[in-house]
Amino acid sequence: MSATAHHIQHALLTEGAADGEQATTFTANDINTSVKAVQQYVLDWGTLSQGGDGATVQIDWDGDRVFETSVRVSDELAQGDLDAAPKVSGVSPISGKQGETLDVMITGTGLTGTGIAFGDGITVNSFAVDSPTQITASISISAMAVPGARGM
Ligand SMILES: [Ca+2]
Repeated sequence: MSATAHHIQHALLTEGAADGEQATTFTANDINTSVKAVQQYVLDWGTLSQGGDGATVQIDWDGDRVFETSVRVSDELAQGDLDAAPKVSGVSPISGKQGETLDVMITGTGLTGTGIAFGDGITVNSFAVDSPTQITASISISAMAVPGARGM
């Protein structure tokens, strides 16, 4: 499932359980972003029920429908999880052509480079974490890539 909101004071989502089984829950408490920000939660109940990081929380800070922050957590989300999450503030160059391989510079905060992705049709060949505020990556854009905005 997914849901969007600007501020969550307390949310408790529960996946119904069969008789005799314990229900799986996901809790979010006092999560603040900005008025323009959109939060999206995608919950993998199967992973959550086994104690894994089955909740993917994405935040589009400026409302342009490109998510700058993506963090995976287990059954409880706190503000600290988001504060510590990598946040992308810029990608340069901002566009490329189909069939092109190019180097892009990603800037932001808390960048750890555990993994980066640009979405369908774009392959990340390699990347280097220059600092917590900068990553350079070599990417190839498939000739079949559908033109449009890409989240990370
Ligand atoms: Ca955005």
